[in-house]
Amino acid sequence: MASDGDAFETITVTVEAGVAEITLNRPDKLNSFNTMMHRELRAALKQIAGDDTVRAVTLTGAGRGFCAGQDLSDRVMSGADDAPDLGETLDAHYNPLVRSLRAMEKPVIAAVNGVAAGAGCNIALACDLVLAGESASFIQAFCKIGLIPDSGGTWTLPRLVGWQRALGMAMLGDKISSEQAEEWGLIWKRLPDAELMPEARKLAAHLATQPTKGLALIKQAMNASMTNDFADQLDLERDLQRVAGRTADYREGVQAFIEKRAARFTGA
Ligand code: LHQ
Repeated sequence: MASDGDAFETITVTVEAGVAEITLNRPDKLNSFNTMMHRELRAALKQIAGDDTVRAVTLTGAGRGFCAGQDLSDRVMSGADDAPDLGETLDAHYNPLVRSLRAMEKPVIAAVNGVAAGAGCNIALACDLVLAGESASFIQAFCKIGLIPDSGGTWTLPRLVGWQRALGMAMLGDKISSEQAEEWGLIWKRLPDAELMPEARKLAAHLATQPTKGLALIKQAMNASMTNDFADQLDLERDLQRVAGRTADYREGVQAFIEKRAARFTGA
């Protein structure tokens, strides 16, 4: 995939040394989603998913925010009779987006550089590892406008932070600081703002040198564990370990261990 930050209007995408970095780029609107940003992000993720040379992905936001969810200026209703079908918006845009993040067969890091509100929060939480700058915050803003957490929020939140905190976040819509988010296990790690992108890049660069197929299988197993019972999960681990054991990277990992050298994983 070409490294070209100029091909899109509402996002930028760069590819370097096996890492794709996507930046949501509507900073004057706190990177909230309009239809074009959905289309462009979908196209970028599709390209990245199909490119075996890309072995890790980072998603971040331009300016002072990560993403404020849906662009509400697109959603102003003209009269009392307007009854929009928001389910259609979810079917067309948000659900395919979070599905593609969960299904991506490579690690996806969210580098949350500022406020992550509404769908913006849940899109970050749909990534595999969430890093946040200390000035970042997480808001389930939906309840303030009469909506429910979408983009997987009602599924992800109770699993990440437990029932009470999930309901508190969803029903009150309070701003959760990055400190609180780290303490609750909503995110992987909180970093000083100036270190967020350097650390996210370091982490992505590391992941891009790891056994990509194995990481994808880990992700698949973890995803399935959310709905499987223990017996089914053991069966799935057996099946996926069988696949992992047939990768070149497993062979290389064992060989490198025996030879007491660093492994050179190719992602195959
Ligand atoms: C925005 C937005 C925004 C447009 C800031 N839209 N301009 C799915 C299905 C279909 C429809 C509905 O939605 C969904 C999913 C959802 O995501 S629903 C939830 C939508 N998001 C929200 O309700 C969050 C709205 N934003 C806010 O509450 C605040 O902006 C937060 C708390 C995120 C940040 O507050 P501040 O740091 O005080 O910034 P600000 O409010 O001053 O915003 C800066 C600018 O960004 C401002 O524009 P302006 O021209 O006045 O400088 C805002 O209007 C604009 N902006 N969010 N979602």
